Amino acid sequence: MIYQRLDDFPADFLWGASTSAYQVEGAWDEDGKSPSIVDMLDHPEETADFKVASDHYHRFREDVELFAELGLKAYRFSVAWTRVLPNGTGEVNAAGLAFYRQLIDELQRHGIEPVVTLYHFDLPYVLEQQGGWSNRATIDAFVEYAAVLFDAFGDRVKYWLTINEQNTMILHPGAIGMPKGGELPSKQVLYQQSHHMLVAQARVMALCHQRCPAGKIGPAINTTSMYQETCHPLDAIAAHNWETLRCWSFLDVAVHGRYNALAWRYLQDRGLAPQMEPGDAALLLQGKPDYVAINYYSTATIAASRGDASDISARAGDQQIMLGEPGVYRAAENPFVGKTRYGWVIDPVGLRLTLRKTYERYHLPILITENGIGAPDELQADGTINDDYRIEFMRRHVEQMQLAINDGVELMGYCPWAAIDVVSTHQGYAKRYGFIYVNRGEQDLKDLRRIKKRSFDWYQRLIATHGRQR
Ligand code: BGP
Repeated sequence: MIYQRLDDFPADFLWGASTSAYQVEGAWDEDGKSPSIVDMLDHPEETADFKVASDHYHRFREDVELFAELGLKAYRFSVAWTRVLPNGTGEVNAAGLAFYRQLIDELQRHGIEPVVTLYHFDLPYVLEQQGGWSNRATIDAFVEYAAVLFDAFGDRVKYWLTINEQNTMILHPGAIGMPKGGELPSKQVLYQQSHHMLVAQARVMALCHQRCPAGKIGPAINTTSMYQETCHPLDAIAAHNWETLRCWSFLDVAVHGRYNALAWRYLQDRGLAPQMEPGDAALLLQGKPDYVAINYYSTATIAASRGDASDISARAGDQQIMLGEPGVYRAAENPFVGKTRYGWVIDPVGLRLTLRKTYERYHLPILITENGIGAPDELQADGTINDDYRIEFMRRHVEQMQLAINDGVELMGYCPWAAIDVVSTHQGYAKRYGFIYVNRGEQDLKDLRRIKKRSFDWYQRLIATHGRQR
């Protein structure tokens, strides 16, 4: 603490909450929707799939009522590409657009600002069958899809997000689920896909500015700060290596329109550099985000690589659990932080640090589009859900946000994960995040009733007092 007093949250601060289409909507094949890649994953039998999810597609009015009661100023959700363009490109499905129009109407009727993610992991399967992001044609398809949304909702939606967690899709592809047959693409293929996503993102940001003059758009990356395990200079290099490759390299292209030098050398030296077509460099420069969105859950601790296979951790990795890479970094433990039961580091101070670094690097306003704690919340016999651990987690993170604001960070809002319980990316329904409990099990859909958790009351009070009563 270096201040005499703490500044208030800005008057127009977006107290919000997030979800994504495939994790909350259900109705996976209704009203003309086609399957996306997540609908076609090889799903472990014991965990929930995404077919019904939280049934938000059928219950969104009731859900928005609850969001309004919670006091949300913003709701971040994603549009399912497969509802709007079931063939990936071409014919627009009116019923798909109608769903999002009704959702936006309902939000705005309650004074809730929609924050719309264009693409959150759920590529149309029909495009995947044509090579997915490996195929350059997917760039045009994404631009076409974005244009449909900008034209339909550009007059009403101010905040847009391009691609959710491109870095998770490229660096931790297994975290989004395993394809049937269990084969993940090679690193070379993934980095080529990543390049196509970056070009698509730049074009879509430019298009947003053309078609939605009042619109603001930005990338949403899973960011984290990397600590070095000791003060050994090589630990510092390793931490910098991995922070650059995992986080900054993606945001640098999104914001500056050019590849990060260290990341490019890494790719070249390993034969992973993507093929760039003439004109790509100019296209990347066209994309100018208005703000940067970050999903923050954890920090990681990093040590110097030993240069051999022993760098690679034996434990299973996901988007928050680092695995190590020979010659680059080795994952280490941090004795000063806690962990969730899923092994994700709990580090509120790391959020302040991450916000500082992100702002220093880009000088753009920052929106936190995810932050939260996954836990197997339990419905008690008296009908309550006592998720005090979630309150404690968020209270400490909100405190650090306020400190970051005092540090000079331009923080636009806080949209924790999740507004309501959703299906986890790869750990089913028992891993819950919402302020609102959904009464279902992994397979047993029960009555899908909505029940306010204790954290609902806490967040409601926090919003009502503009962050003062934590
Ligand atoms: C982020 C994803 C979200 C969400 C969250 C929690 O990486 O953007 O879609 O699911 O992580 O992760 P999980 O569901 O794996 O616990």
